[in-house]
Amino acid sequence: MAEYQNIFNQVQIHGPAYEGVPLEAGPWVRQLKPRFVYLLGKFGDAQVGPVYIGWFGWASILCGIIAIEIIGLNMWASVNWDPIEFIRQLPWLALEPPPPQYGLEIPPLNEGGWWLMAGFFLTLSILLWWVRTYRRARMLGMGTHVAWAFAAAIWLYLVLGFIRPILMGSWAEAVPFGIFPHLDWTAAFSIRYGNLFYNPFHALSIVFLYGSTLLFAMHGATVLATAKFGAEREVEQIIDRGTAFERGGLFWRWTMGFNATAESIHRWAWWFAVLCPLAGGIGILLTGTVVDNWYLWAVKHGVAPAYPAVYAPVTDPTLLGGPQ
Ligand code: 07D
Ligand code: 07D
Repeated sequence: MAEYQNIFNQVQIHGPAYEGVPLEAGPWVRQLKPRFVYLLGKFGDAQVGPVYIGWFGWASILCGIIAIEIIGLNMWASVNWDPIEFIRQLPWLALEPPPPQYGLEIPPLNEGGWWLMAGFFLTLSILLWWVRTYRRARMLGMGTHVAWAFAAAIWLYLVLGFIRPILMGSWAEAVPFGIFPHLDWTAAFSIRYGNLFYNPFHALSIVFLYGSTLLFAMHGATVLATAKFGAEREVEQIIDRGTAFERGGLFWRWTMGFNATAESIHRWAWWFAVLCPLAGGIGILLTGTVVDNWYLWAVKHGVAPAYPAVYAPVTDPTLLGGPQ
């Protein structure tokens, strides 16, 4: 069976369905009788269920549904409740934040009020889901690494839609809901602040983003390549001779002279993933609050060359008094 492993197939082995450790006494039980689904076993574990939803789970799902409902109905209203147009134009539809004249006030529903409400429920839903990842890990006697990694993503999300708009004094600074509209916002943000490529925290965030994919590829590939020696039993194999992980370590030492260990590679992976939105959030927080134009900032600090003297000096366009 082990010899049958290659790059493409996944071996499906399972014992009897397992419910997990007993649950503490409380109003909730685990739902969904465990079942085995062959097709799901192609991607992950064939056993589906049980699932523990609990107070935080239900509250999160409820808030998530309210947020999606508000976003969806607003988008649908924007095409005059035409179901065909709603589906056809969905990627381009938006629920926009309030216009700048409202600052941080609560605007009328049709001028960003719905956006504020949807944002409130989406944020509540995400935070409640975070509590759930923390509490379920604790219940299992696990560390809370997943929860803290999720918190790093939530940090960037909160910077984009909540913390930075508050510092700038306007909800109009925040991201709209919508598939292409949020990309337009991203591009416009970069241009408005003088090209985000010159923001060093954007660069760092990219390093960690690319680094995460590289590390994930190296680690995933190494474990799969040594699976026939039992590589999934990772940690105790760091020191055992002849094991999958000793071979994996040898492979990297032979190819590049140095290797991570079965434990440290997961710390590398965790930090790279977490630092991507963490550094990104710092970069976004500084934009418009501390630095108004990253290109001019880079010229000032000798990172980017100034335009040659044949042109008039570059001024921050936002200081020219035109429409902002
Ligand atoms: C694969 C895990 C599963 C998650 C998925 C996303 C929704 C939205 C909403 C119909 C890797 C689920 C999507 C719930 C449905 C409506 C109205 C994660 C995986 C499959 N973006 N972004 C996407 C979000 C920001 C940017 C796709 C969310 C910033 C660029 C998807 C947020 C900026 C590109 C999406 C968020 C930014 C995308 C695929 C929140 C700067 C793309 C995401 C809450 C960081 C790509 C059309 C994915 C694309 C894309 C969702 C924030 C830039 C719709 C939920 C404001 C440049 N973003 N994004 O696979 O194809 O993530 O866009 O902050 O090119 Mg985005
Ligand atoms: C968005 C964290 C929030 C998500 C959460 C998830 C749900 C869904 C779903 C049940 C992703 C909530 C989930 C609600 C539930 C289901 C199914 C994480 C998020 C909490 N950039 N750029 C980045 C590159 C340019 C711009 C980061 C590359 C241009 C802006 C990343 C390039 C301009 C922002 C990155 C490039 C520009 C970014 C995002 C190349 C546009 C940000 C990291 C090669 C013209 C964000 C500091 C991340 C940031 C960001 C990559 C180019 C604008 C590393 C590779 C110059 C405005 N860019 N970018 O983890 O942090 O996102 O910047 O050109 O805000 Mg960029």
